[in-house]
Amino acid sequence: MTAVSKAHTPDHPGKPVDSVDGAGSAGVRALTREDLEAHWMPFTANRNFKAKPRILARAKGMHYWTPEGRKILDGVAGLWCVNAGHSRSEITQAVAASLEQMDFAPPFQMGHPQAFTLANKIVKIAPAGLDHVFFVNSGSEAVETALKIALQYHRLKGDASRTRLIGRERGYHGVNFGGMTVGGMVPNRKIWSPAMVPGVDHLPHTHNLEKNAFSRGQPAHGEHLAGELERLVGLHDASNIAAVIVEPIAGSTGVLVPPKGYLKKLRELCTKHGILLIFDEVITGFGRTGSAFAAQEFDVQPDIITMAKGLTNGSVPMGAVLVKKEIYDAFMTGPEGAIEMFHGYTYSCHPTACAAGIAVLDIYEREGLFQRAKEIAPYFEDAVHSLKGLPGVIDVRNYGLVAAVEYEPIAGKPGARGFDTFVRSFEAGILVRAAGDITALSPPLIIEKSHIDELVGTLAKVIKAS
Ligand code: PXG
Repeated sequence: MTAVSKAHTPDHPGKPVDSVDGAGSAGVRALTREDLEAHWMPFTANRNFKAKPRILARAKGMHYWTPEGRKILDGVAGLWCVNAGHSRSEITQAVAASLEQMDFAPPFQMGHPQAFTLANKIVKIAPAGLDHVFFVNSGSEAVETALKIALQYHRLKGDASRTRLIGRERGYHGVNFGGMTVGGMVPNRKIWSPAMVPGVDHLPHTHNLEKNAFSRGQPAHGEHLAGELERLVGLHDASNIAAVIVEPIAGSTGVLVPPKGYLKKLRELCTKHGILLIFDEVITGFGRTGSAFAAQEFDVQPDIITMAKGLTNGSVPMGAVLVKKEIYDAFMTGPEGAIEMFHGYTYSCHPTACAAGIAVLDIYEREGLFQRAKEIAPYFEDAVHSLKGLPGVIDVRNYGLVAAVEYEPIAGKPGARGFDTFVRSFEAGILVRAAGDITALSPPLIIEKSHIDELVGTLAKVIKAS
C-alpha cells in the first residue's frame, strides 16, 4: 500500500498535513486540499470532510483499506449494498466481458439478451405473483417509476381519481421529487417543500422507545398504527388514493423494524380499499432479512417492490421495479403498436449493469447467502444486544443482518453523538453508518462470527470512550 503523504490544510495552505494517495498505488501524486475542492460531495459535510478526509482506496471481502494501508472492517456493506462482500472477481469478469462484447445498447424499442436473463432471475427469487421487472439506475429512480406505474395503473383501470400517494413519517425513498415527498425525512423535505408533489399524506412512524426499546426482532407494540390508514381513507375517500409506499424495515432513518402484525394489517387495509401497496426494498432486498425480500420474510405480498443496491452488489449502478402480473397486464391492453408507458432512462437495463446483476444473483444462489444471513442472525443479535447498558445507549434493535444502536442525544446538539461515534469508529478500524444519534450496522452477508465479535467489540470500546 502507499505511504501517507503530505498536503495542505485549508486554513494554512503552506502547512503540510497527513494526506492520502487517492489512487492507492505507489507513485501516484497525493491528493492535496486543492485536489479535493472540485468534487461537491453528496450527503456530506464538505468543508468538514475536506479538512480531515476519510479516503478509501481498496476493498476485498469484508474489508476496506485506506490509502495508507489501514484495514477497515466493513460493518455496513458499503452503504447497505455490498451483500456478497467486496470486489468479487466473478462480478469483475462478467462486467469486463460484457463491456468487451457490447458497451451499450439502446433500451427503447431494442433489446439485448442480458436484460431478459436478469429479469427472469429476479422473478425466480421474487414473491410468487410478482413477475415483471422494469429496470432503472438507482433506488430513487425505482421509487419514481413505481409511483408513476401506480398512477397509470389506476387510470388504465378506469380509476383516474386515484392519485393520492401515502408515505410514512421517517420513511426514506430517495431524493427525487416523488420519493422525497412520500418520504418522511425532515431535512430532505424542508428545503424543497414548496416544490413537492401535491396530494401526498403520511402514516405515522412506528418508532416507540417507551414501549419497544431493546426489542429483539419485531417489536411487540404498534400493529394498531397501520390502522391510521383507515383515518386517511376516511378523510380523502379510498377512490382518491392510489398507493401506500413503505420500507418493510425503515433503513436510513435508523433501522425501524415493523411491529408484529403491522405489515399484514397494512396489506389487509390496502386490499380492502383497492389501494396498491408498494414495498421499498432498496435496503431490505437481496438477503438482508434472511430471505430474498422482506415481503417473503414477513409473509406479506405487496403489489410492487422497488430494489437497487444489492441487485448488483453495489458494483454498477442499477435499480428495478418488480410488479405483479395484474399490473403488467393492465398496461398491455391498448393498440399493440403503442408504447404502453412513456417512461424509461437511457441507461435502463444497461448491459454492464445487467452483467453485474446476473453474476451477483448467481453468487447469492451458489453460496446460499440469504440462508447464511438467516443462520448467523441470532449470533449477530446476541452480539449487538451486548451493547445494552453502555453509557448513553438508549436502544438496540435488530432484524436479520441489520441492527441499530441509539444514543441519548447531547443536549442542544442532535446528531453530534452519532456522527462522532461514526468518525471514531472509522479511526478504530470499523465502518458504520450514522443516522442522527443512531449507529446503523448492516454488514455483508458473508460476515463470520469473528468479524461480528470485532465489529461489536470495537463499537463497544468507541461507545465507552465517548
Ligand atoms: N429507497 C430506500 C429504502 C433507500 O434506502 C433509496 C430509496 C434511494 O436509493 P439511491 O440509489 O437513489 O440512493 C434508498 C437509498 C443512509 C443512506 O444513510 C441510505 C440510502 C442512500 C443514502 C444514504 O442510510 N438509501
